[in-house]
Amino acid sequence: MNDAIERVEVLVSSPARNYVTLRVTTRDGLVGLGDATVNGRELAVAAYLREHVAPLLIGRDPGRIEDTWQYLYRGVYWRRGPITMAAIGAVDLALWDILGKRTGQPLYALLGGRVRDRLATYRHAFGWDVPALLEQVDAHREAGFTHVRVQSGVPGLDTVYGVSKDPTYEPAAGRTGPPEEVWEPEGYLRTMPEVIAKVRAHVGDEVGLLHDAHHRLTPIQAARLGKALEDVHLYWLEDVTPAEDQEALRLVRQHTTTPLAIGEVFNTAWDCQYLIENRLIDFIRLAVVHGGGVSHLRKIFALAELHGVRAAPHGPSDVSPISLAASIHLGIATHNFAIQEYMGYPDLVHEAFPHEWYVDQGHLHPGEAAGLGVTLEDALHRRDDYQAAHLPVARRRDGSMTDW
Ligand code: EZ4
Ligand code: CO
Repeated sequence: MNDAIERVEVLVSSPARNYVTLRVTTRDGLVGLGDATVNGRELAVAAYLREHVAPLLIGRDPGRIEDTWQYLYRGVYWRRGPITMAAIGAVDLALWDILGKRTGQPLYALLGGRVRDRLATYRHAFGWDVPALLEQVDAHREAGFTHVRVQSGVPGLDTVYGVSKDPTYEPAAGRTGPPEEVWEPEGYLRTMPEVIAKVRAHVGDEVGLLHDAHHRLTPIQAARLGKALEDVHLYWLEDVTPAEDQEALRLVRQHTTTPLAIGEVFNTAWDCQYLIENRLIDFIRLAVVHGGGVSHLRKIFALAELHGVRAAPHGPSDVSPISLAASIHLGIATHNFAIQEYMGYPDLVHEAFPHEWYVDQGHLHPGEAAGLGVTLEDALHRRDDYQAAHLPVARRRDGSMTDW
């Protein structure tokens, strides 16, 4: 078979931050790229791909995308979980990329074509105090963005998720080990409604405001926060409770009309099924790479469509421009796709992954290149640049561990 998979390379690199990239080459020279980055656990996915997956791909027909997905998922007794699913996701993206190049079509065309002209997105704004936060909100508004995620400092806490002392925010900053943060909910629960009300008063009614509680609240605290935020009409409140306890969201929902979003730590349709079928959420948030790629995500989004839940994938800097490309193509072709998170990247990341997708007037566009429309600048993908970087951990004031 002249178009069989001939070469599978796993690239670990660090153009400004760590990424794992899969490069699949066919005998007739087509190249497909996939993202396999799991922030802080990069080498686990790299080893899974290199040792267990790559040998199985050699000689396979790259056009059998769904069959390869099923082979890597069902063909493995130890299935699911972030490492396995990111590895499958990377292969899936690379095969869609190859199919696009073989047919000369951008991915969105292969997925059924455009259902929208452009994709809404949101940026992150943060500040230790309200004036600093409003400065970032204004900057995003001036750049044309219609939706902004707002995170603020909390009196009494030295570190808060989503808020940085630098103008940029990179959660995986620990070089020698996980930084230790202190978390107490009471000050946060008092502060956030006041802060977000000030942001709402500042921006007016038309701007979509979002907030991420990052899995830290108990169900009743989350319900209290949702209620206290009703007057500011959030676009969504994200990850209010730890994602494993799905029944918790029923309690939250009984108390508030604030829209709920969750799912960035989910990996399969089965992680989402209960929340979607019971309509306990409004937005489902798996990243393309962490949810087994385009092939699996479109099934999750179809299930969501049946239940009035909209798609809004995770888009932090730790999801590479390859994953973001796939997400944008999916968003352009999926009716119930609501919005794409776009945290942005350091300049070097854009240089390391030259891409056809772009931002115009605060919206994302996939570009018209065949496949995913992303290439690699090889010189910026050096294994030696990789250095472990740890996400923080959090403790209560009494010293006990809590969710970061
Ligand atoms: O903490 O991607 O919505 N965005 C987020 C992110 C996550 C990081 C973890 O690697 O919650 O900032
Ligand atoms: Co989040």
